Order: sequence, then C-alpha cells, then structure tokens
Amino acid sequence: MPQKALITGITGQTGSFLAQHLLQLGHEVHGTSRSLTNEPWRLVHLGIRERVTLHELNAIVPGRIAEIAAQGYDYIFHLAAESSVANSLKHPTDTVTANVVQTTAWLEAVKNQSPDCRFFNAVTSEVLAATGDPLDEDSRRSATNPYAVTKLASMNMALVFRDSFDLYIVNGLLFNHESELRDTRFVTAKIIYNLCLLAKEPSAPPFELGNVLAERDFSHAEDFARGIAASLQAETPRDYIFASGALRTVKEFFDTAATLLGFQPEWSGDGTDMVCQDSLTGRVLVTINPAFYRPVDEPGKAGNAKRACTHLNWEPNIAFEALLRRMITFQMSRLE
Ligand code: GDR
Repeated sequence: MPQKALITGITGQTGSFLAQHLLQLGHEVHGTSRSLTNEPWRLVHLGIRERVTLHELNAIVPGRIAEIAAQGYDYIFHLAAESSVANSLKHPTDTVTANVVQTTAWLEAVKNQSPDCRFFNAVTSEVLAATGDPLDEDSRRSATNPYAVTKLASMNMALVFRDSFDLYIVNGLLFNHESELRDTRFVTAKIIYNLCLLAKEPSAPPFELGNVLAERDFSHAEDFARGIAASLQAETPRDYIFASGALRTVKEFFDTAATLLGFQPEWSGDGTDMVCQDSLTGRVLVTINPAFYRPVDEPGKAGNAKRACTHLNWEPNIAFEALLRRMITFQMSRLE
C-alpha cells in the first residue's frame, strides 16, 4: 500500500534526494517550502517537481505546522533548518527559531495531530565531541557554535518527546553530505564552482578559502537519503549515525577536484599565507582569507555508521572521487 510522506525542507539538497528516493519506493510525497513562487530547481533537475505536492510554510507558526501535520502522514522527515555554521554565527537568534522552535512545533504537532506518524529529525555530527576516534551514537555530546547548540537542543527535545509520549522518533546524526545539488555557502560546492570557473575561463581570478586544513567526513547526500528513509522502518526507534568513516582535509578535497579538472595544484606558504598555484602554468588558483575562518573549528571527526549498517542494512554506494566527479560534471554543464 502506498504510504504518505512529508519532507520539511524538500527543496534543499537532501530533501530533494529523499523525495526522489521515496517516490522510487512508491510513496506519495509532500513537502513544505518557504515559497511556492520560487522554482524548486533541485526538484526540477531531478525531474520530480510535478510528482510532489508542496505546502507553503513561510513562517514558523505552530498553528500552520499543526494544520499540515494533521493531513494523515505515515512519515514526517524533518530536514528544514538553518544548516550553515557560518550563518548561525551571524544570526544566532534566527538559528534558534529555525532549529529549536521549529523542531519543537513539529514534535508537538505530531503528538497532538498524528501520534502514529513516524518522525525523523535531522541532527548533525556537530553535536559530537572530537576524540580522535570514529564517533558513534553513544559518543560524548558537545557544541561549539550556535548551529551545534540548536541541533543538540532539537535532538534532546526529540528524545524527550520519544520517551515521554511514546512516539516513533529517530534522530539522524548526519556527517557532511555533499552533492551536485549543494549550495555554494558550503565549502565543497564553493570549491567545485570556482575551480570549474577557473577551468572554463582562463582570465578568471583566484578565489578565497578559509581554513583548508580543517578535516571533515564527506559523503554523497544521495547515500544519506536512503539511510534516512530506512531509519523509519526499524521495529524500534533509535538514533543513527550516517557517515563514510573517512576523514579528509578541505585541502585534500580541493586538490582532488583540481586534479580531476586538469590542474596540478601546488601549495606554498603557511597559515593565512598559504597559496595554491597550478604548477603547469604558474596561475594562482586560491588564496586564504581569514574572514572565512571559524572562531572555533574543532579537530576532525569521522563517523562510525556501524549501527545503520547492521540494523538498517545501509551502506554508502558513492565513493569520494565519484562524489567529486558528479559535482564537477554538473557544474561544468551549468557553466556551458
Ligand atoms: P560544515 O560545512 O560547517 O562542516 O557543516 P562547511 O562546508 O560550511 O565547512 C566545512 C569546513 O570547511 C572549512 N572552510 C570553509 N567553509 C566554508 N563554508 N567556506 C569557506 O570558504 C571555507 N574554507 C574553509 C570550514 O571552516 C569547515 O571546517 C556542514 C553543514 O552541512 C551542516 O548543516 C552539517 O550539519 C555538517 O556539515 C555536518
């Protein structure tokens, strides 16, 4: 029997891949969007715009959230959020509203309107403390920026609702997930966009990055979409890590992408004086601007997704280089 799913934040990167996956599974897919007049370009790109029903949610109004939640969903995947750490540092109050108030309103709406609906809450590796070892669901919690604080609060709120009201709620602790549909506010898409521009346009100037020695555990968002969908199918609701388990620096991401585009990246200098040139031509590709540094950028954290692998039969399919190739192919075609 087809089931009815709602994705908050369906027009974002992960929401779009999740919509595509749920449609492939035969579900009826709905989603919330801040505006129905803006073209949801990711859904259009995936060829599924006409197959999903969008509901406008342009402000965090509990009554409107309750009205949407009352529409008989089997699953709600709550992905809508302020998801940029950098933006959260600039707009902490708005981040609390988007991430804590909004999540709480959805939890309350599910409890009151639709207690049999299974609920997924998107959380982040940012709520875990770095230890040097791969982190799992039991790893110590920590939060070093407003985004992380709000996600930790939303996770704790979800746990309170799960335990107090016997609801089926899952927190997904998502490590970095990237793709061709990623916004250029995030470092991977910024790198791919600018490197493609440099490859296409010989006169394009170098671009700027922040801390390129920061380490992240990168995956493809499409892989996480499958895991997110599967996480609501287990008999008992539990929290799950989604991650590749491999740690790479931003510099390594940059170097791999640059090499795939035919450059020979060569770095010189230290700290904010670091510069990367194409050693084939001497052309400067990137310089460092301290404005892009974070006040606190924790040591790298890799995730251990063993629970998801064992209990959900989940495993990532898209390797690091394949992720980069997809991002490059997409961006090059857009620049044509
Ligand atoms: P992150 O992603 O904060 O890990 O959160 P982001 O791509 O913004 O930063 C990754 C790392 O790159 C370093 N960096 C830069 N970052 C940006 N945005 N721009 C730059 O120019 C730049 N130069 C270096 C950053 O310092 C950082 O270390 C992402 C989001 O998707 C969250 O929503 C999600 O929860 C986490 O991943 C897991």
